[in-house]
Amino acid sequence: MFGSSFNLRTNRPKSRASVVALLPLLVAVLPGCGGGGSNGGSGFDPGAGGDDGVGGSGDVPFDCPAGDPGEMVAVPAGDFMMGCNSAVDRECAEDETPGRTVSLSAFSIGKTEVTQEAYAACVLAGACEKPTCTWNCAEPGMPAGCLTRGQAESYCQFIGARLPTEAEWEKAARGTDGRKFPWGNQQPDCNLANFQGCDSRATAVTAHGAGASPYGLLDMAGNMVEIVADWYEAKYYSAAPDADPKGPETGKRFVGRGGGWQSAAFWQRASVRDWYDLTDAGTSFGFRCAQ
Ligand SMILES: [Ca+2]
Repeated sequence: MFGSSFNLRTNRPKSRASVVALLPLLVAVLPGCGGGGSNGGSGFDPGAGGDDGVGGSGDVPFDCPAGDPGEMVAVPAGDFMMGCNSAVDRECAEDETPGRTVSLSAFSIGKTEVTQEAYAACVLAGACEKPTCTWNCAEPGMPAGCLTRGQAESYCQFIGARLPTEAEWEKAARGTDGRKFPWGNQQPDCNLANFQGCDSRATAVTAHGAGASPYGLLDMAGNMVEIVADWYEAKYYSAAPDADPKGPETGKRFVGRGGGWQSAAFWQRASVRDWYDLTDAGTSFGFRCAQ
């Protein structure tokens, strides 16, 4: 659907598409959100990040009912291949290399993206800020968007959890066999994932069971780009520890994982890395928690 290809922040040599030019159109078609899906914070994974021009969270009405946080799935301790697997993937980007074996401690992670109802419980308890756009909560099970990383962290703390590390997210997305996508090496289609050219909006978090990861997680490709805990550093993999890596000590931009509903197939790969600013809060920018 969004075929234009140009860079806003051209610090990385990837082909990328942006929807900035189509922002007015997107605003018109997005249900319930005052902002539109502009480019991602990185300027190339469209729709995830900020630059939405939406008002502050104090400006928007919020009348969503509270729901439960949803299921957490256990991922056992052990090794997995992290980074691009050139044996099955011809689209490796420099920041996904070198691919290597990483060992993680056991953890649990949300089966789905955090829903609007789950986040609403935190807002209604006074522990979370309202999102930066108006949500349409008439349809249950929609993913929470228009949230900054800080807001996502607050929610995870509210349920006794935290944001996943980049390594945890990737293991949860692709399992231990080095596959390209959560479901295997087959290119995405609209049954497997909600990505560019499919629904043109976020879908309910249980809508794409066919694209589940080896651990049964949903939308690890597509729907919402997901906030993770690590700061972004393009060359981090060259120096990262092989056990429980947690990202650089400091940084200005953080990592987003998994493409969103506006992102092309390239961004749905399990190893792809993207970066965002702390103020980014786009309409296809969501998260899940881990513990
Ligand atoms: Ca996702």
